Amino acid sequence: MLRRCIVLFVSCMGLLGVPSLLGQQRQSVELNTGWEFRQLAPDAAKPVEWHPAKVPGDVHLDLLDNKLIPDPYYRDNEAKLQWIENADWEYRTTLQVSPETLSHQHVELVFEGLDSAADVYVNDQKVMTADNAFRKWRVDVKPQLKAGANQMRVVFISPIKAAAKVAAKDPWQARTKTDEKTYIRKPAYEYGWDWGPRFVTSGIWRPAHLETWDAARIENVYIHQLDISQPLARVNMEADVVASQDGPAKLTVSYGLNGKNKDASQNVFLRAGMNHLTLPLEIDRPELWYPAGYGAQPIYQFHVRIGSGKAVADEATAKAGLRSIVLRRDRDQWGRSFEFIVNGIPVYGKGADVIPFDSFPSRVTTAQYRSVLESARDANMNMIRHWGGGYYETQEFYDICDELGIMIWQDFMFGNDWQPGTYDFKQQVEEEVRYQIEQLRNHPSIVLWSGNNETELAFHWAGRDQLPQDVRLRMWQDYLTVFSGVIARSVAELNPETPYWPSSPSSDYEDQTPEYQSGDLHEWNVWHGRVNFDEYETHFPRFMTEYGFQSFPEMRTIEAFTKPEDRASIFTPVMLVHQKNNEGNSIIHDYMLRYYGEPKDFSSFLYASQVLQAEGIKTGAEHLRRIRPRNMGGIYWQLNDCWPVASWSSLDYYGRWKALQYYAKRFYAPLLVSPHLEDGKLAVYVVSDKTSPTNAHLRLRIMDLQGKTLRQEQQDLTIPAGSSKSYLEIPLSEFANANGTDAAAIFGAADLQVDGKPVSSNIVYFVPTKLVHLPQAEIATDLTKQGDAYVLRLSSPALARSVYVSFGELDAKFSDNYVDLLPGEPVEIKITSPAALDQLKANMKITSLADAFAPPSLTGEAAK
Ligand code: BMA
Repeated sequence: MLRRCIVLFVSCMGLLGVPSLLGQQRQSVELNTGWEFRQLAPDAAKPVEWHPAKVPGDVHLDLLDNKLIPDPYYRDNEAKLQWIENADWEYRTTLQVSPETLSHQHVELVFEGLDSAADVYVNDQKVMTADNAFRKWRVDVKPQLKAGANQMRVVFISPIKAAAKVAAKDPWQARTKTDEKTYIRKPAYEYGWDWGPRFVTSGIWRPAHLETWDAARIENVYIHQLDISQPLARVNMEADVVASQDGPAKLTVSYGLNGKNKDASQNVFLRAGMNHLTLPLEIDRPELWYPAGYGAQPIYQFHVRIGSGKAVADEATAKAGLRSIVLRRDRDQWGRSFEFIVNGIPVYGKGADVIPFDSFPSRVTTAQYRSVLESARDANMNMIRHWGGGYYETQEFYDICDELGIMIWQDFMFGNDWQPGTYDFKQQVEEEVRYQIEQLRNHPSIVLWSGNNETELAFHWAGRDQLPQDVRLRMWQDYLTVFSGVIARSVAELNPETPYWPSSPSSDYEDQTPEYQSGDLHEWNVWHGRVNFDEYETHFPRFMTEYGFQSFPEMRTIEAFTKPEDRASIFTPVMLVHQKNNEGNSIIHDYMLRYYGEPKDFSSFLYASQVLQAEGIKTGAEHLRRIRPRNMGGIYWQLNDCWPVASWSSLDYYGRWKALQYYAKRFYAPLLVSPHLEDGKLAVYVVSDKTSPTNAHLRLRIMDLQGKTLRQEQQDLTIPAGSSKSYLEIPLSEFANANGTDAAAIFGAADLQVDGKPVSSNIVYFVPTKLVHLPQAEIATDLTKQGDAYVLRLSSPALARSVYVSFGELDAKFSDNYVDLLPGEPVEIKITSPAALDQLKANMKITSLADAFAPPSLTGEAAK
């Protein structure tokens, strides 16, 4: 049925009698129906059965949809599915082509993504070989097509075999020991990562379509931002136009905001082949795009046409937010700064690293993108780093970041592995990065291009330091040629207004010392080095792009991939399958004992692991913000998950907020009060990311765990824009273990108010957490319906830490959670949920830190 309509649509265009001055306008038809797939039988004599397939998609999802494999994420199924990567697969569909279609000068097959070693056949004639999942593949198939039914086949060679074949051709591979898998360009995380499973897949993972055009088609439109300022924006609308033959044409652009458009045009003379056309534009008093928290995110539309007279050969629309972006790297007393200046404003970058949203990218939905990115925005993040071991995301992803004002540190897709140095590889990379820059450069959210993830560091990993000098020389030369050569040049040519950084982390090859810091840092002594959280405070990076600690997702997420027996402990075989960091569960357990003790049961462990993670990252994030402007950015590892797993994420695979996401909302607040023990005193810092001074009221109370205030300090402040400063300092000797006060029985509560409203509050303890005499919690709750939402009022007669509200299987969104309850000071949480009040009440569960550990012994132990 649908195939017929594909025919119909193409042919009726002819009938409509569109004038063919320059022939007909470019047409494109999605090729996403009627596909089938099968394993390419090793023995052609025993062909395997065809099954329905989805495009875009991949072979794992097609096997799953046809119930030929079990759910890859469930329990330990991953191991049972490894055979798939070693098989060859073929896809086919029938193209009904009308004579009208064949009347066009060009009839092209376009694949936006083939993962990854594939041969394409039309009527059994090979028309194309693809070998890079990150490129768009276009081929004119008019010579192979005939009117009527045409067979199209795509054959995917096992990526394992394909990569080995390419690697074998590299005379240096044996000496550089470069991993075979890097020889074909493919999402690296498919081979497994320390948070992700191994599913090395194949498939038509991005849309495919058949395109017809005649005289000209628009390949790409670039809104080249030459000079952007409040009074005037000077941009070039640059269009790459492919023409079939020489001839005059007219380039027009209609551009503006919210439909208020202006037009501009230019007569041009097209040459057969690629034409780079430029139309300079000036926009008076432009509405500038700002990161979240600094202004609005207006997106201009640029509607471009190429044609002549009334005939339009092709048209395209580009969207762009007008903004100037500078990566300021000035020498200063701490080394060389690393700060993003957006529209002249130094912006403190705060957020998390983003990994792929699923092990099978083609099934990621818009709703998933929006949920995760809105969660980032709602947690006061203004920046994400799009990590280099996955894949370049869809336009949708970047559109949502543009809309929400989330800046992107965009890695090119090279993750950790050392990369080949062959000339073919360099050319492959050039094609890939040029294509990716061209299709992503108009997004205002992309504020930096970065060469790779940790490949510069990797030069010293895996025994490479022991390789012979000549081999190391060759390897470093190849590295520089690609990451400070090919890619740097491509960015400078195709998107000069957006900064480029060779690698994350890097200092752009500048020598560093503890006193002289330059570039970005990945700090992994905490977690991988198993050192205490306060290690973070010994680092003074100019910009932090990775640091992290793991936790388990909540019970509902664990139940999605386990049976009850798998939840006997965190060390059951299935729980260990869903922990990809070597000894990860032991590391969490080790820190748990170090900071809190042994949780009383499995679900308490899940909860406590999240609090532990959140408290750990809080230590790092607040330190980084307190040392502003020495540090101008903190990005923690990681925001999201690609499957249900124990990992460093703050949002689990289903987008559910872990404790860390709620903590992030607090430690990334534009105004942060951050009490800190240093040099024998309690110093209360206030950090502001605001762009104007703020009048505020600061209060510090030293209280006992039952709420008696032992000391109170307060003052009115004017907090300068973009600043961090300590405003209150009290020697510990004046109150901790002084006058018979037991430091383990008191805490400090700092809060900041603006116009009488609380904007930030924070707690500090004077002994290690484990030693605080945390009383058993008696938390009172009052859940009421207010309008379309609910309000939960929580209160406790004594200090209750990290109070977690949950409703079992019921979905609910919380304005806050994992909150500290000060004695006698109720907290209200706004809740939205499709469930009814009585359902929520019946399923409500309140957990606090004291509950997670066996009461008596804990108290006993603390006393010791
Ligand atoms: C860094 C990241 C990731 C990894 C993380 C945790 O290396 O770049 O590769 O998942 O640490 O180990």
